[in-house]
Amino acid sequence: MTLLDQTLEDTRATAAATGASATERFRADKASLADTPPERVSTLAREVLEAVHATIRRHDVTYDEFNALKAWLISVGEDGEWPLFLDVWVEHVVEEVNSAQRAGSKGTIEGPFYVPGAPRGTGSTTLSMRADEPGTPLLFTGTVTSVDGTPLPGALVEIWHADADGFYSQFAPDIPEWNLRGAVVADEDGSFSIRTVQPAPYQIPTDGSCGKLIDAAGWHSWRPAHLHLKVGAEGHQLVTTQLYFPGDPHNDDDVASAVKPELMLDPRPAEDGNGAEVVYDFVLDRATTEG
Ligand code: MBD
Ligand code: FE
Repeated sequence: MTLLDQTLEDTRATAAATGASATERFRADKASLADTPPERVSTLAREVLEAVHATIRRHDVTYDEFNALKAWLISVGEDGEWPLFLDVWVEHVVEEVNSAQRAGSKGTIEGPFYVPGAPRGTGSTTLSMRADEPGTPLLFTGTVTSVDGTPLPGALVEIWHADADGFYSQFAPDIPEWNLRGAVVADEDGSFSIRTVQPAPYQIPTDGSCGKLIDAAGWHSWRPAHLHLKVGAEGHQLVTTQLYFPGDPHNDDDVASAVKPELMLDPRPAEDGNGAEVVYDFVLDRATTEG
C-alpha cells in the first residue's frame, strides 16, 4: 500500500476503524461482567461447546477447516468486530427471550452504534445534521403512553440512524459528532415530534472479518433502512427498538434478523409538501417491582 493509498484509506469508513470505535463504545458502556454463578457459566459454556462438537461430528470437519476457523476468530478480535458479529448474528435471540413477557411496544436489537447523551429537545426537536445533509426530509411524530393508556409526559425518546450514504456518526470518519443523533422529552400529553432525514439501507462493513464470513458463505451484507430508538419513562421498562420503511428490498432478509411486522412505518407525503411524515406511538410496560 502506498502512502497515498494509506491516507485515502484513513479517511474512509474501514471495518477496522468502525470496529475499533464500536469496541471502545462497548467497553465504556457495557463491559462490566455480570455476576454469573459458576453453575450457570458451566451450563451455558458446556452447551455451546456441545453444539460445536455436534456440528464437527455431523459434518466431519477437517483440520484445514478447524485452522480456518481459528484464523478467522483471531481476525474478528483484531478488526474489533466482536460487537458487530454478536449484534448481527446473535443479539436477536437474546432480545427475543428477554422481551417475551412484554405487552407494550415491540422492541428489537440495539446493534453496535448507540451512543448515550445525545442533545435533547422538549416536545419537538430537529436532529443535528449538516447544512447539505442528503436524504428525503422526514417528520416523525407520536405519543408515549403506559400500557393502561395513560400518557407519559417527560418520557425520553432517543433516536439515532445512518445518513443517506449508510454511515453512522462517531463510527465513520468526517461526520459531525452528533449528526442524526438526538432525543426529545415528551410533552404534557405524551406527544413528541422529530425532524430528520430518511436513512438509507445499511451495508455492514464488507472489508473486515464479518464481510469475509459473508463472502465465504455466499450471504449478503444488507440491513433494510431503519431508525433506531430507545424510549423510556419513570416507572416503566425501557424499549429499545427499530422502525422500518415498507418496500425496502431487505425487509424480508435482514442480515441481522431484526425486522418484525409491528415495526413497519407507514410514511405519507408530508403535509407541507417537504418529504415524508410518519406517526408511531409507543406503549411502555410498567417496570417490574423487584423482590
Ligand atoms: C447496524 O446499523 C445495525 O443496526 C446492526 C444491528 C448491526 C450493524 C449495523
Ligand atoms: Fe443500525
